[in-house]
Amino acid sequence: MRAVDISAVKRPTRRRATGRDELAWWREARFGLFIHWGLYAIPAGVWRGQRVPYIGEWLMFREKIPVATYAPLAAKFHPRHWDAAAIVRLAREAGMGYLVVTTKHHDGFAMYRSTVSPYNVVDATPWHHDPIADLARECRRQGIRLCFYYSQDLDWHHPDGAWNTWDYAKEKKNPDRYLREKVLPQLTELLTRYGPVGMVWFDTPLTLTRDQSASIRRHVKRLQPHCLVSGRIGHGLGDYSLPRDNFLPPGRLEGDWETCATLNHTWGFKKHDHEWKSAANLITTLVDLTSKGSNYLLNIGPDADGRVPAPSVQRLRAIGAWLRVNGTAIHGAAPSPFRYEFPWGRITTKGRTLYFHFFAKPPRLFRLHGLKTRVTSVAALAAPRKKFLFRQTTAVATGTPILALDLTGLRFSAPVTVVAVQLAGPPTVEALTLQQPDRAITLIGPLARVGTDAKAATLRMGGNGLTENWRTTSDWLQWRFTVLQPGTYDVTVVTTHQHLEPWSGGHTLRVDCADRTLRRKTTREAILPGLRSAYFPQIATRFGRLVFDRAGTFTLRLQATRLNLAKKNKTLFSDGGIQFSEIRLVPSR
Ligand code: FHN
Repeated sequence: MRAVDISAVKRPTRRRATGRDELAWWREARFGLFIHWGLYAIPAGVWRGQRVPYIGEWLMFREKIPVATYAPLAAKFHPRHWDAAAIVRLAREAGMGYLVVTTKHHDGFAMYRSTVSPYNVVDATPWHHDPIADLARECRRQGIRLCFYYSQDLDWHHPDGAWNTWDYAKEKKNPDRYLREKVLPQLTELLTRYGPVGMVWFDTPLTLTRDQSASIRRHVKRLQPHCLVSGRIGHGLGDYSLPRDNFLPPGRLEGDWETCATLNHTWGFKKHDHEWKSAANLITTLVDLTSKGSNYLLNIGPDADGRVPAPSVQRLRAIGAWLRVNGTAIHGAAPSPFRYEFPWGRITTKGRTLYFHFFAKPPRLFRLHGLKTRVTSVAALAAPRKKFLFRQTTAVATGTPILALDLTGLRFSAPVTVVAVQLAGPPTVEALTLQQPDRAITLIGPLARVGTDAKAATLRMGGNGLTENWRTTSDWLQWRFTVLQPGTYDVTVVTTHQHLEPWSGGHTLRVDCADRTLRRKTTREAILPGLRSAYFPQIATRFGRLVFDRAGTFTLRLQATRLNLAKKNKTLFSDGGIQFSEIRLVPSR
């Protein structure tokens, strides 16, 4: 079978109005700890002496291990180094506000004391101990919200659970019986025995009907009305949305989102996965996601002895050290008022304060285009007493507001230095994409107008900021944007794909702008550097040049003239069409 990433939510969550703001604590936290721990930590990615590719907790599925062979792993589970207090302390030290632990993953094994099924950590292991009870106690004691991961659809142990077809014939499966016999009663246990639960983090809604997802949601809310339900309950019925695993959106997202991500490449412990992301990468990612309106749920996978891998501990502590200085720009922060990213860093907001997060030492005279609100003072978060000079002017040709900061004496501290910009009122900015001082212009999908030459467009912008269902040559994307510096610009179209799935390329696209038409086939000319490319390679195709003969507002339209809709590009989660990310306009040399 082709490796697929099974993290997609087919439909983004619709926000519903409730009397009280159930998401307030979750928005305040912005950063949470994910814990994947289960029997899969014993083989740790190795089966019958062979390294098994893909994520560790999928080993049973990858190797099609019969239940009769996999279940006896439980007899070996006796984690001598399990220390719930230390793990919760680690989450606190990292500056996290909540913790989501796997109570039952796809292998069907309950990591808590369950009377519904003897296949659980207390009854089936020599340890006879409930680690979820430990975590519940420690979360209460240390002030971290306790949340439960629960695999509501895939279950490779229960005969009626989804996707174990090597032990149990698909035709004989009765999914309703699985829900009735296992999912709902186990949720009752989880939501009645451990005190208040912040959220049930459901996952991989691959076979559930809308009614089934709805009945699970109702069940949770009946037992704990304030408990949140993750977007992966399916059918848009969650309290917030999730993009795919490790996905970083091209621009600001609308609504409430959470990206869950790994520290190396696996969720459940794998002894051979040593590709740890650097602390700088993780801090930058936290900033990036906060600026785009997404929480960051970052995973650890304890080993079979209960130990958290040392590289995970080091990295979480490094993030915590950064947050102790800069946390006010993250915790409870709202996204950037600008919907696109900047090459120099990101912006987060709190009330009348904008936080400029610099990813490298900024020039002494730093400029930003498009902020309309009056600035009242500017200081670094790390040294708030020193105030920097600033000036606000207007570009004559376009009326664009320009903010200039004199950052003389700013001490840059890697990886991200934060400068707080106080405003006289709530931030307002130019709505159109604007050329910034680096002179590049990036047109992202979420800022495009979707149009069509036919009656109705089938193309739409997915909630995650990538295009969906681009299946006809009648549909197009169109932007209006402001150029400040006339000149010749190189045009690059960037498309993407989940790195384990096929890239849908070879489409002929046409760019119309400034009295020119450029036409090219999307080919893989380069992968753009940057955080986003790690799991979703940003594939660049050069489209030629445009000339802007004046400063002002222009329109650019992108349309396909020939689509290459190959069947092989369709996966469980991709319709096989173009996953458009952005167009970059960069001054020609
Ligand atoms: O299949 C699971 C995977 O094992 C892991 O739990 C991740 C975490 O988001 N969720 C599913 C894949 O997206």
